[in-house]
Amino acid sequence: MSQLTALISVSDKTGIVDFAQALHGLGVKLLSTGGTAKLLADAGLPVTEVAQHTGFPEMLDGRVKTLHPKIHGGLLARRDLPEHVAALNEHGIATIDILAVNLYPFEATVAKPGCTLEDAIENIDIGGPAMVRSAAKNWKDVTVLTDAGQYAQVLEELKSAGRTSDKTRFACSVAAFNRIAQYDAAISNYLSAINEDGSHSAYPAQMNSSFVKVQDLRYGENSHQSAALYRDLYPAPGSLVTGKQLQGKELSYNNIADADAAWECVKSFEAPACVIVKHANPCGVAVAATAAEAYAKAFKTDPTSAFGGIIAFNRIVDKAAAELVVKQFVEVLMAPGFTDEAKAIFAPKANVRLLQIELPPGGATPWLQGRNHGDSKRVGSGLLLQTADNHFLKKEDLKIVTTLQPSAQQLDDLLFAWTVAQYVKSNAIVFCGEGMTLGVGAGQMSRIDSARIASIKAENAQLSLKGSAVASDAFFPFRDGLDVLADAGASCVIQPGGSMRDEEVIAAANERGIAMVFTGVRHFRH
Ligand code: 93A
Repeated sequence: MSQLTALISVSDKTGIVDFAQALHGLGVKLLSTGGTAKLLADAGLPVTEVAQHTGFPEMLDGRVKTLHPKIHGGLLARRDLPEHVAALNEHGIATIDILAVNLYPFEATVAKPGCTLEDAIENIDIGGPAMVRSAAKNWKDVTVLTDAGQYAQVLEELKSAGRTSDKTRFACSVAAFNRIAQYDAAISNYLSAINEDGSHSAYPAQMNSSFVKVQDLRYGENSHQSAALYRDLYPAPGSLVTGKQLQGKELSYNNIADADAAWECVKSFEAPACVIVKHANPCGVAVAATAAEAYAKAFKTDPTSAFGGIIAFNRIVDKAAAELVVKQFVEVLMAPGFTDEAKAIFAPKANVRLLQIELPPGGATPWLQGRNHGDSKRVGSGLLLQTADNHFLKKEDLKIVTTLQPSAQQLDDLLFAWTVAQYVKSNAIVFCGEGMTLGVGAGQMSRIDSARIASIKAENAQLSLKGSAVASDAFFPFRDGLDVLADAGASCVIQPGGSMRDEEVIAAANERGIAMVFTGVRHFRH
């Protein structure tokens, strides 16, 4: 069999000398681009530079190195077609049988903080992907390697059979096209989120954001599911993935999902707030003068469910707050900071995961309004995308629909309840009073059941619902849900309105002495 030729051109040079050495040992002729050729020559390997092979120098700072008919002809010619072979002979082009390429590190370059548009552009590889495509198209004759993990298998086959198998060459071709698709997607996503002067928004409006793998997770929602965490290339300031873990076990899939729910909720309050989450739903939320007081109130809502909870604060956790929190079994505790005394209190609890996350700049209201990452959800082989639920309700937006007018205090309680309801899975009913949740009904298929559950929860925690303010994330389809709230002791209700039976529900509120306001927007959350 005639001598095989391998062209090696790699940016990431890991393992390449050993690979080239092994090829040389098998009698394969080595061709290579500038930097790679130098490395191989320094290792004592006989290597021909591409420039020497083509008779054309690398030019334009390396932008044109391998873009030459002697390279692409050698990769693309079909060995089974006499016309192709004759054309090669006529132009003095030698075949290339093995191509090992890895591309300019575009993804790693743009992931670096402070990467300029110019850096990014210079790291767009043109010649590498062109060769990879040529070789991958001609997979019947050419073996294309785009990952160091493929070297061993190919060497094994060359050693034992003198050539690679059809199966391996085809698999390498598929892997090569996948790599190119991924590379091009990274370029297109990066450029889509950037302006011509290189500036990019902290909140790219595009849905096609690109993701960087943060870590593999031990498992997914259940132990038989595998899972990983990715983050946006440009995470929004103040989002969970920008946090730093100070101590504790590795975060699990469920920890991260619950921590995100807790963190998103606690960020929407201006006053010192505490949110306790279990199974993606808040089971206690409160605002108070201090972090410690906010926690004490939030815990009271549902001490049973708070066990093993995920707890978030929008203020630094100090000694007073830490001393209270440490008494309960807590999975994850997150805050914009922890005092040294608070850290010392948790240090002996090696399993408690402490996360320090910066709050978004500008406070709760601008943050919520500025939030425009999308939500996504897989539906079988489809993908649902939507913009974030970032509606911020102001007092002026409320429409009072009952004869009874809510007091200023009631309006504050209603807005607090409404904010919490946004983070409770539908159907959501949230009883509140004096800056704390009193009963949360979440995730029921009927609104009346959520209302009943919320009042049962308050009863279990021995909290009085007399005079309470209640939020419903969507309208009441019938008056029965409102009657449950009135029976439980509610004095005022906030809900979107918009039901066919609004008149019936308003009449019920008037009859039961309840002040009711309509928001005109709803907050379904599934
Ligand atoms: O600038 S390029 O787009 N133009 C080319 O013609 C070309 N040929 C290979 N980049 C090109 N390459 C890339 O150079 C390869 O994909 C590889 O990443 C890198 C290897 O260069 P060196 O061997 O000089 O380190």
